[in-house]
Amino acid sequence: MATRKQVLAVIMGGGRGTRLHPLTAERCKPAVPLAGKYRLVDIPISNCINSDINRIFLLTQFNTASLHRHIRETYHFDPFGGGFVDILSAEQTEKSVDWYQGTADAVRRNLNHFRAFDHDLVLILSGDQLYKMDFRKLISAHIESGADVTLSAIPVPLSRVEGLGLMKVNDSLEIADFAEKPKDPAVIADLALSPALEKQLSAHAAGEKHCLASMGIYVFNRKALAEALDNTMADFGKEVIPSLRGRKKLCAHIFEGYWEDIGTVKAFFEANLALAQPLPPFNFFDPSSPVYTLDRYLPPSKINLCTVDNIVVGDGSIVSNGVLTHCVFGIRSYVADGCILEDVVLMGADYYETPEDLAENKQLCRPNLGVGKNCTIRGAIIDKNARVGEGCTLDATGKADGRYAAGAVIVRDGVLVVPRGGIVPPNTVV
Ligand code: ADQ
Ligand code: ADP
Repeated sequence: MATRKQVLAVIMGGGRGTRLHPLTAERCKPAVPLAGKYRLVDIPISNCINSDINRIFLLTQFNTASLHRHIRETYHFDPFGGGFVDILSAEQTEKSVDWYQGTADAVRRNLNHFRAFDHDLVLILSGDQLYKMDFRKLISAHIESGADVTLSAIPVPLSRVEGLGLMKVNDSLEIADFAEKPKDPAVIADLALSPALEKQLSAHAAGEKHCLASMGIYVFNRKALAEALDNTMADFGKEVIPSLRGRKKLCAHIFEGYWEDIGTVKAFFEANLALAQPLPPFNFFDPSSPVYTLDRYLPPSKINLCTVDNIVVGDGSIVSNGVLTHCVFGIRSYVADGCILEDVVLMGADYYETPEDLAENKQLCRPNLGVGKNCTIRGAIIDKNARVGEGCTLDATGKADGRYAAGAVIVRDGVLVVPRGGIVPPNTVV
């Protein structure tokens, strides 16, 4: 097994984040809050740390203060171990102020930073996926197979392969063919797993045929990466990986656990709400692989006289006299009396309002932070620091995508979103 000194991890922090808009309107994708108290970036970083990989680069398009603060305040490494999480943003490069043109371009433009560190392998990860993986297994498989590049691959039923890169492998998992997001059913059928490999899957019993999909997680030998990027190709999935067929040894490593790409508003909403189920598919409670985040020293939450069912509540929250079903509340959430909330991701707040703030709100007729009295909300994401006035009814059911309530509310992918810091006036009905 490779020692940790030999591996550098590179997390793709996100392009423009357009598919997550408006959640990414004021922050970069890695900083988007997840599951009440984490941020998206905590998932790949925690997977690295739990796999003894502690030299991590995070490539992002924006250099937001909040991402910097989060990384700086959260990830402290033992000074003798050489660990770090380093943010490399497109705007910081000396040669150009352009956006990264794609994932491969982002890595290419930072190869000079990586060179300064002793390494044999580069582990490339996506920044917007919810999964737990022990990368040591992936790296061991990479070394044992003698591959130049190993792709982490997940079996996906043929009916659900849309938007994924698919690969055809031989029985020793060498990649013979790769198609980025194919649409043609004949091409997809042709990429289906062989019956021999299909039988080895734990999902085999489910009946439907599977394809092996790329998880956007790659292990590259150092030299193979430099050679693969010695051109102007912008993307790994679209260009670099297909270009390596026949030139380099490409292998797949099969992962059969829970894995969710949460790059869209809908996927983000569903992945968060899934955590409120009695037995969520992603286990934040597993002591063997903790998910790390900023420790904020907030007080325990207070729930007063509520009817609750399947609720996750972040620290420092106060909720009173409500009927709450299937919701995820983030840190410092405040829900006033008499609210009915169902399928709601309420991200909470960055701060508490002081008595002076509350007096000022009253004077300005501005709702307080959080959700005001007697609101009914269904199918919504209420982003951080939002203010929903008293008596509002916000319901995503049957709503077409677009802006509502003079832009205070946005429906995207059928999910109603109140943007970060947004104000929804009292008695708004959407
Ligand atoms: P996508 O996720 O569609 O497919 P891509 O848009 O390249 O591919 O994004 C991969 C990761 O890189 C994401 O985390 C994204 O946010 C980030 N990213 C994108 N552009 C970036 C940029 N310019 N700078 C920094 N980060 C950027 C990929 C593969 C498929 C595979 C799926 C699995 O191409 O083959 O099936 O991932 O989700
Ligand atoms: P956390 O993740 O702990 O919520 P962040 O670091 O993301 O914290 O953000 C805290 C942010 O909240 C900081 O930018 C801070 O300046 C801001 N903040 C703190 N108090 C207030 C306030 N009274 N009004 C507006 N912003 C505030």
